[in-house]
Amino acid sequence: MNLKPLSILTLAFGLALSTSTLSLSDDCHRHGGQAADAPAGSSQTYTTKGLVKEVNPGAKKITISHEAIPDLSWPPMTMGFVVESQTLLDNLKAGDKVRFDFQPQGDNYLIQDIEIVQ
Ligand SMILES: [Cu+2]
Repeated sequence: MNLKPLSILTLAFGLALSTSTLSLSDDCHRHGGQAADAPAGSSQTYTTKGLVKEVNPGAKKITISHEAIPDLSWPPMTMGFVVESQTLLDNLKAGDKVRFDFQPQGDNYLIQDIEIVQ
């Protein structure tokens, strides 16, 4: 290797830059920004499938490792959702495969319906 100091610096900077860009793009909370870009009053419902990771009925929350959702430009990822009604979580546990409908709502993603699939 015969790199001049400047080239090495440039290379290191470029690497740092691409690494930070990558870590931003797979941060679930970036979803919030995308929802805010949606037209005001839009209340589209999305349907997807995933694997339940954690259920928290008291907080009306569930963590799901979901499939890619092309309509939202979301890659597959694990993230938290809230549920409209605690009873939706009654028969769910970590490890269940589910199909669910949700709507972006404020800073949250609200599940309206969820069912276990095989
Ligand atoms: Cu996600």
